[in-house]
Amino acid sequence: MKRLLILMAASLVLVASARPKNLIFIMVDDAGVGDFGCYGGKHIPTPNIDRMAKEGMRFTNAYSGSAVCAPTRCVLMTGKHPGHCVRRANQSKVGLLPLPDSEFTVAESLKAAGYATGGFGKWGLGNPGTTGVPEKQGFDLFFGYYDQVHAHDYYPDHLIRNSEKVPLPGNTGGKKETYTHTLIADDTLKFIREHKDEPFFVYACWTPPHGKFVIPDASAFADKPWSQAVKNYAAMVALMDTDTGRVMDLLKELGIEKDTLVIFTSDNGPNGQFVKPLGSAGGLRGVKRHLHEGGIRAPFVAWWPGTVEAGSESDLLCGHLDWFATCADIAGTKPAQGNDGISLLPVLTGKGGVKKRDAMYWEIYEGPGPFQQAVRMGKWKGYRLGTKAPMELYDLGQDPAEKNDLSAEFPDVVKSMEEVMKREHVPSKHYTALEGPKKRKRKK
Ligand SMILES: [Ca+2]
Repeated sequence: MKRLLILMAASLVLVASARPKNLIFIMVDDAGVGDFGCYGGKHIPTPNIDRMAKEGMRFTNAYSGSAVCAPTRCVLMTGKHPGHCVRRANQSKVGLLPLPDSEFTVAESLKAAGYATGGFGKWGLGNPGTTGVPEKQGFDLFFGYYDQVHAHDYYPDHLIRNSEKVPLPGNTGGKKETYTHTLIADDTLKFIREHKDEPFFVYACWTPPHGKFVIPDASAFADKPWSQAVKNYAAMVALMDTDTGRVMDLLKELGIEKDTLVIFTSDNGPNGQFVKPLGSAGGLRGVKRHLHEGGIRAPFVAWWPGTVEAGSESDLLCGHLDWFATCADIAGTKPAQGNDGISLLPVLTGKGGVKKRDAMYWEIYEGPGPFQQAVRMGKWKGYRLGTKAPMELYDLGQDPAEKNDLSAEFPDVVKSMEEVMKREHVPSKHYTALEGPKKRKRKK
């Protein structure tokens, strides 16, 4: 009833002004920035995402919320950076850490503003029975995987819809008849179709090319001199491209493409095994789990025909962290307290001043280290393996692959980086921030 009243009120406003804009966030899993043609990828055809960039805006300094699945999703949903968001690694001292009730998500914000909210793919912020389930965090509907390990399997015997098991009889007794992403993509499109007449938020957190590298058909890459896993991975990236194209085509078919902002991105950097054959890390240093650029630099393409200038580019320091603030700006709501994001709306529209940040901060409790911190300030990148560990400093303008440590030459910049790391890191009872090695590791 409350929802109906909000919608009625919203529709009265609609008479006088343009309809509230729809918001679609497509985030694939573990694809590297170098997997996509519009970011220099050469091995996997991605014509739809390339078209998206050609008709929209390509961000060249965009970052993932984190270097692995769960904290990235936490940053995206809460707009808080990994120095103080709840989930700062896939695991914690208490295992899987669900989002608590007290967290206010972008979906909750949009739902309160009268949006229909649907998520499709991998949630990873709370299993059934916890406070973190998507339907308690602002989603009317969530279909796919709640548990990250469950999401490794493309032929499980069930998926989950709003905490209820959805049996997949085609995958029982060793059968592999139902590739889950097909169902998830179809449901994503169905939701868009069903809600075309009201404002909607679609969170397409699709699982390929992550997990087991399996796909029903990788024949397009059969002739390539790659292992079967690499061929399958390439086919999974290509499938993400095809399905992103299906979303754009559906919006056009429904005549709502000018009322819809679509973002395409990936949740973190690629797995190491795809760097050599496919260039998945785009020539950057590091892979998934690393806070070097290869672990966190993200493809980030915005498509909004009639609003975002076709073929435009932005080098703004931004990323997943900014999704909540951007949605709030577009929907006329406010992000929660403690939000670190900036609205990308002025960049997207080319109207109004863009608020530039002085720094972006990450920390993660896994990967090499196993505690890492990183800061990006202008052209500079700082990286260290603990709160007392020596800072590595790179000039990404000259050295995008972080090969040449300039920390000895620029002590003032190092000092600023240390200050940002100290300022942004908030201790958590669920994670231990290590001091790290006191001495610099010798280069191998
Ligand atoms: Ca991931």
